[in-house]
Parts: sequence; C-alpha cells; structure tokens
Amino acid sequence: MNDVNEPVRYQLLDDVALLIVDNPPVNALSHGVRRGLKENLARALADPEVAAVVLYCEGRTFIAGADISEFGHPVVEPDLRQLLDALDMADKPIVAAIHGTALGGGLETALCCHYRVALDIAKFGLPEVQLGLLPGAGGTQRLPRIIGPEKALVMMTTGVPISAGEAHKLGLVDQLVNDDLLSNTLIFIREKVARGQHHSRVRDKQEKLLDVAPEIFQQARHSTTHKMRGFLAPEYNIRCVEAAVTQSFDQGCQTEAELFAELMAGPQSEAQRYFFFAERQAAKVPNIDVNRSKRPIAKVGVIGGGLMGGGIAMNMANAGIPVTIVETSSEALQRGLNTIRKNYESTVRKGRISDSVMQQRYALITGAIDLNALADCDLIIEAVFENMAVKKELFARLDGLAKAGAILASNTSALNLNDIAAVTQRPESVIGLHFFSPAHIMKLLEIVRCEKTADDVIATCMAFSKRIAKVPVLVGVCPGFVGNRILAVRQQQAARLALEGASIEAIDRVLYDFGFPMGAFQMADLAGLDIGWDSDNCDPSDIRDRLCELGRLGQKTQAGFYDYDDRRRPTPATLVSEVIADCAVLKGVHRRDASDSDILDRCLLPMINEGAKILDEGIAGRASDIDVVYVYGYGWPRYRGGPMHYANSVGLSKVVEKLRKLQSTTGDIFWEPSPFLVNLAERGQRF
Ligand code: T1G
Repeated sequence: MNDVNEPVRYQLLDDVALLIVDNPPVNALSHGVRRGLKENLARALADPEVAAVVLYCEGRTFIAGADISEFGHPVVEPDLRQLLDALDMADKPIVAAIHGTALGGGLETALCCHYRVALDIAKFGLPEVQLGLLPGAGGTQRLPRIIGPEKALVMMTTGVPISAGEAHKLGLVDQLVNDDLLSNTLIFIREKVARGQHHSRVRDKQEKLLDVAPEIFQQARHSTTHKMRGFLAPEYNIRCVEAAVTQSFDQGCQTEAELFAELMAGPQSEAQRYFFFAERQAAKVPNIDVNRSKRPIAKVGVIGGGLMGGGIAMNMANAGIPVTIVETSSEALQRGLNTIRKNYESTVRKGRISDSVMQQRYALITGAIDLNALADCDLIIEAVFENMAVKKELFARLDGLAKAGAILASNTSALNLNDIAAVTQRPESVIGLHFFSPAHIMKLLEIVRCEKTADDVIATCMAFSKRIAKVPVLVGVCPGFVGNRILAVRQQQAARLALEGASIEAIDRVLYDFGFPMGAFQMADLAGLDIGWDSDNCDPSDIRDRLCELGRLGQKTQAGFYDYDDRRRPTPATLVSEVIADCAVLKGVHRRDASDSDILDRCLLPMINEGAKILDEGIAGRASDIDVVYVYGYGWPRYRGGPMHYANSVGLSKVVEKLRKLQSTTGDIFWEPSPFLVNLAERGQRF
C-alpha cells in the first residue's frame, strides 16, 4: 500500500501501472524519488497483469531536474543513471505524461521512456549549462538521436527550453493534448499496446546522427564564445554532442560521464549552483512573508521621461500594466515617448517581439505634464534629476495628491531616502526602487528599505519585481546602497593604480580577463564621466574633473578615458595619459609597478572589504544578496559567484592577510580590513 508521504506512489488502473511522483515544489529527482521510481518500476515490470507503465507527476510540473541541493554531497544510490538504465531496459512500453517544465534530469527521464505525451503548454529543456554542468544522465546522447545534433547543440549550450509544440515538431513529443493529460495518456498507451507494435528505445535511433555536417560544431563554438566568454560548460556540452555523432551510445555515455564529473568537481559549477539558490534567497525577506497580503498595483505613474524614466515605464508596459509618464513640458514628454517608441521599434527589428506586441505595449503608455494625472496610481516612481531639494519638493507634492495607500518610490541611486520620506505624511509608504540603466534591459532592482517603510510595502515591491521580470534585492539606506557603494571603492582604486603608473588599458584588460564585460575605465565612459560632476568646483588634480573640463565625457562625446570611433570601439588617447601623469604630480603620487595580480587584488579586495562593512551595518541581509547585486547589476561573472562567494573561495584569512599587507606597504587606512571580516576569518568562518 502506498504511504501518502512517499514521494512516489503506485496505482494500478486495470492493465496500466501508474508511477506518480509527488515531490513538491518541482518534483526534483531527490534520492527518495529515484528510489521510489526504481522500486515501483520493478514492481510494474514483474506484474504479469501490467501491460504498460505511465510516469506522471503531481503538482505544477513534471520532473524539473535532479535535486540541485544534493550536488556536492556523496551520491546515495540509486543514482540517476541506475534509475534510467532500469527504464531503458524495460520490456514493457513506458510513456511519460508531461506538464509544466520537463527540465534536465526530468527530460532525460522522459527520454528513457518509449513515448512522451505532453500538454501543449509544457516546456522541454536541458538547462544544466546554466549550472555550469551538462546533462549527466544520457541526455547528451539521447537528445541528438531524437531532434538531431544541431537542435540539441542549441538547447544544451543555451539551456533555453522549447515549447511543447516545437518539441512535437522535432519528434521529442509523440502526442500533444490540451487538457486531461492523464486520461489522454492512458488512451494513447492502450492504443499502442493494442497494436502490439515494437516500442523503440531512443538510444537505438541512429538516423539523425548520419551525414552530420562537421561545421555545426564550430558554429556552436562560435556562437557561445562571445556570449558565454569564460564559461567552461558550453564547450563540454558541445564535446558530448560530438561524441554522440562519432562514438557508440555506450562510449558516448562514458565521455559524457567523464566531462560531467570534471565540471561537477570544478569551481565554476560550484559557483553557478550557489548562485542558483542565492538569487532565489534574495527574493525572501526574513520576518516578512512576501506572500502576505500586498497592496494592489493596477496602474503606475513615472515622473521623468528621460533615459531612466522611459526605461522604467517600458518595464510596466512590458508586463501589461498601464503607466503614465509625467514630464515638465510637452516637448520633454514627446522626446521621452519618441525614445520609447524607438526602443520598441529596435526590438521589433531584432525579431524579439512582433509589431502587434509593440503596439499593445505602447498603447499602455500615456503621457501628461500635470502631476495630478497620477492621482489614481497605485505606485508612483520618481526618476527625476538626482538632486535632494528637487526630490523633496516633488515628494511633498505627491503626498498631497496621491491616493490613499499609493506607494511612493524613488529611483535615486544614492540619496538618503529617509530624508525624502520625512517630507511626507506617509513615510510608511515610501520606498526606493533603484533600477539600473538601461532600465528596460537590466534585471537587477535594488529595493531600498527606509527606516519607516511598512512591511506590506516591502512585500508588495518584492512580489511586483517578479511581475516586471526583475531580480529584487532588499537593501538599506546608505550612500550608493549596495551596488554603487561597492563600485565606488573599485573605481577609486582603479584611478589610484592609474596615478601610480599602471595604464588604463592594462587595468581594464585585467578586469575583462577576470570576467567583467568591460573594465573600470570603459565602464566609466559608458556611464558618462559627468554623472554627479560639479563643474563649478573642479579639482585640477582629479582625473575625472580634468577630462570633463576638456569635454571628454565618455562614449557620448566619443572621448573620455578612451577615444571612440563611430562603432564605439575604444582606443587609448595620449592626451589622457598626459592628464593622468599631471594629476599624479599634483597629488604627489609616486610611481609604483603593479603586476596583473596586483591590479586584480587592488580592485577586488576593496569590493570584498566594503561588502563586509555593508553586512556589518545591516545594509544587506545576506552575503549572497550582495553577490546577486553584483552578478545582475555589474556583470560580475556568474561562474565566479559574486564578490562574497569569490572571497570565500580565496579564503577570508587570505583576504585579511592581503588587506593588511597593502595597508602596511601603502600606509593607507583605506586598506584597514573590516572588523566583521577579521572576526569571521579568525573563527575560520565564511561569509
Ligand atoms: N533542485 C532543487 N530545488 C529546485 C530545483 C532543482 N532542480 N528547481 C527548483 N528548485 C526549488 C527552488 O530553489 C525554489 O525553492 C523552488 O524550487 C521553486 O523554484 C543529472 C545534473 C523549474 C523553471 O536546472 O529552472 O538535472 O526557494 O523559484 O520560478 O542531467 O525552478 O521555494 O525554497 O525557480 O516557478 C536541471 C532548475 C538540474 C531546473 C520553476 N534543472 N529550476 O521556476 O520556481 S541539474 C534545472 C528551474 C540536472 C541531470 C542534471 C525553476 C523552474 P524555494 P523557482 P519557478
């Protein structure tokens, strides 16, 4: 008899054995599921009354993969390959009934069934590459045998799932149904049994592996080289598909097992698996049930139709939420709306959305030059000039016109939100929503909790972030919050290294080779050197002030730290080197050689130390939250986990030792290790 707590239940429906997986939330292939499936499969195969087997899952999805939380720990048998071998050797027809997302080990399990019946809204994928892995249970050998190597290469190197419709076209799904999945699957398999036809195994299919053009592998390498620069797993997935084409099935599985083991044991997968849970943890707020009652958000107002305001408004329209943009004049408003239309038209040209979708989204955006147009908005986000007086005056006006219960948010990137909240009668409804430019593309959203922000406002904004496809991280009020505060110390040290004689190209190369999308100086040029620049108080010894005075504001003026051609390609400028050397003299900075590893330490150690201070001050609740900010907001390479994970991999004692050495050699208090960090290191702990 089935124990209701067992993750796999057995049910006999006349001549069909039903294996029912019930392991919420995503039916991951935990040890209990593997053992339950293997035992109940054997029971079905041994029962002479059983003519066929159906594999079915309760809950919201078919098996969504191996249990990632088990990785890094000793495998408890039966392991997944042992289970799938048992499925593969079955002498009775087996059909997988698929809904939700059949991913990773889940799809590999379905591939060991003779047939697959799916709801037409189901999805199929091998996302292991996003965990720094490859399908480790035969998927790299079976998938190419069904859909062909070329399609398999795309699915495995991107990790992006395909629809049930496409899977059916490719032969991965035998039948699509639009409802009653289980009853339709029973009809399907009974028809197969009645015909008495041979039930072929995926592993025996060879036709898709014949006459494969060898250049598909180079094409796959070429397409991943740029997008996945520095990641090991894409190449290893490609090698497995090559093995499927050039080796026997068993040899190919051996190749897969060897490459899988290498990735699983490596630092990249360890970092990417860590990050998988880190970004899900970030959406949870200790002591606040984010599923608690939240304030409804049916209409949003955005004040400011510039670069940020326009991008923020697009996020709302993209999520199907009506949004009103308020500007100070009709001309400014029209400029903002024109920019939004151009952004949408560019997305349509790239084939990412259809013209009709663009029209639907654009229709959700309205404009006004009167703040009272926002009186019925549930959420109002200001994205105006970064000036405290301007923001205070605006929030005082909003407080008088916004409806009761409306959330008033600021997109400020650094200003003190407590002071802004204090000018309103509703400080409990004031919060920071710090979007990152370009706001309609960057996924990170720093949600800034003010002293008096109410829990339901935080819960509302955390949930709303997912609705607009953002990754939320809750942070506290301080200059720069988490992301920009940490960035400031890295940029400061990069400038110091330049003053000491390291070339800006060398500094940028070291950071690029580490895995950042670009170095410190190219990033400054992209953002614009004049952000926050006070042209009335220029310091002749400050590099940025000197470049701004020369009109070298970055990419937008085709000259900043670098010169830029029409395609924004940077080239070093002699003038900049001269300005830096002159600033060094004015500051009395002595030249100091710096090797690549010195440069890397000088840029990364301050980020780690600042992260420790942020934790100590409670500005971030978790070290992993800081990592989520850095991967999603600043391009920290995901295969290195984030600055705090990286510090753990270096070892906190080593980090403290390096900081102290820099402090003694430079005599600069800047390098003083955070007491919070020292304390952890002395206790042999990690972040
Ligand atoms: N293992 C363990 N826990 C998992 C999990 C998994 N595979 N997938 C999700 N969870 C947890 C997640 O941490 C969260 O927990 C909850 O489920 C809901 O997830 C041998 C080696 C399925 C599309 O990579 O893509 O098979 O926070 O918030 O947005 O070849 O989860 O609630 O405590 O993401 O609705 C391959 C990973 C594994 C799929 C659902 N499979 N999961 O998204 O919910 S490696 C994957 C997802 C493998 C084999 C290889 C998504 C989802 P908590 P969620 P969602």
